[in-house]
Amino acid sequence: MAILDTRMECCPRGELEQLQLERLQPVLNRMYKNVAFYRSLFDERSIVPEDVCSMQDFRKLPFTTRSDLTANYPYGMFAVPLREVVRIHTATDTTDTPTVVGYSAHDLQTWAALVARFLSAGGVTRDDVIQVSFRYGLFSGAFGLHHGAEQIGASVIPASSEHTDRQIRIMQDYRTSVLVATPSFALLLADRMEALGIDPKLLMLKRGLFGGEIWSEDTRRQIEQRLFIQAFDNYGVSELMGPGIAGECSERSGMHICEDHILPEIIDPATGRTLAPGETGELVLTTLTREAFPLLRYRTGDLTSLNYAPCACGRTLVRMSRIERRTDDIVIVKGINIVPQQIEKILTDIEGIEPLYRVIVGRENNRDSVTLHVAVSEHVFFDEVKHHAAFVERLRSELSRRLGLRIEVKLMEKRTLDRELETGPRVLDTRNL
Ligand code: DLL
Repeated sequence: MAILDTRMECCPRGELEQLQLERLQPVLNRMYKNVAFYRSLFDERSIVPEDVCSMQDFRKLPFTTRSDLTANYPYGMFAVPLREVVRIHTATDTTDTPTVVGYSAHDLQTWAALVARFLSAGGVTRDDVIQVSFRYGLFSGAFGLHHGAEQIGASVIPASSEHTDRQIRIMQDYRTSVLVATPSFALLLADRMEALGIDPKLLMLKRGLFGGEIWSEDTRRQIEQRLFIQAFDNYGVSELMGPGIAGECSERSGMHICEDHILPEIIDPATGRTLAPGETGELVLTTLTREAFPLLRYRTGDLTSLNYAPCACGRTLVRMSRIERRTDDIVIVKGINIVPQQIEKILTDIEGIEPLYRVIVGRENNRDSVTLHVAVSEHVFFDEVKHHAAFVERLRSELSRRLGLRIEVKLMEKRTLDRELETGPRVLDTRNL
């Protein structure tokens, strides 16, 4: 039986907005009292949490950014003592200083309930066998989905990052009915099944809940046609908790945001001005119930719009549209967020390299690849073939080691790369997602 928390998910908007304001006060107080970073933000503006009595007051509060989190690495943003933190995850980005996110016991319960919500909205029930094909580890994705699925009572298979053949074998033998993964991994599985001559119609697979990276309606169609399933989109951000922020219902026309726990806003990324419903801008999120890691007006860097119209499913929770791009040049490859500044940092550590580079992301046979065009000094570029190859290899292994992702390297003359950068962006994503 699907779980629908009608009290919250179908709450009349007036009541919901009242609840949000009521929840805001204690969270602002907790930030002010327990997080030095927030206390000084408030003090600099001579604001105390009690001054925030309406949404208009709230919108005057400052934003929190990813760099604020890294500046307070590792525990500076925690609002409870470490002894009350029962889980620690980090964001998937490739920076040397990751964002460290703590969860209290209560935060974990909320997280599981919110994941259960969107799984349920996507039709998952206790009769399902659900294969979680996200990597278990510091990354929050797999754990969030795992506990949410358990809360529904589904049979959970923590397939993690097993290679495609093992994943397919698990699907066949354990009669998986729901796949949870990135959309690109679903396409890889479809390719592999085709290569192995496995007919997906003979599997028990009925639906897939996909998220963690940008994908399109076209990709949805491909996945559905090739795996014979219904595919649902869900959205999450590690800093906010991971998956569980929003997910599609049976209508599949936008992802319902769990507004009773997370307050969404859309702003103009250039000016910070709040935009009207329906306008596309940067999604900004505030946690309303997080104990260990509350965030105030966190800039996600994701471009979307909000639709407050009632949904045919009966939920009143606002729907966010599919994310089509980001405001920054972070690219997500195989669920890993690549921050170009980090590539730059690695390059500056290596002798013989100009601080000039270009990142090209491509997709061939549904496999994503990252190639780095790097400008090298003349003596490296015109060096003997064997030295040239050794240099490429050294660079490739250093980048792969520090980014946790395979990166191809192409050495270039400075003026050629200069020309490329004059006409094209630093990060070129050719995947047509
Ligand atoms: O990707 C959390 C997650 C795990 C969500 C599993 C869904 C399923 P991060 O690694 O911090 O967290 O990456 C967050 O991924 O800011 C978006 O740019 C992108 N993203 C996440 N979900 C979607 C989606 C997890 N459904 C970043 N569509 C976000 C488009 C998405 N982009």
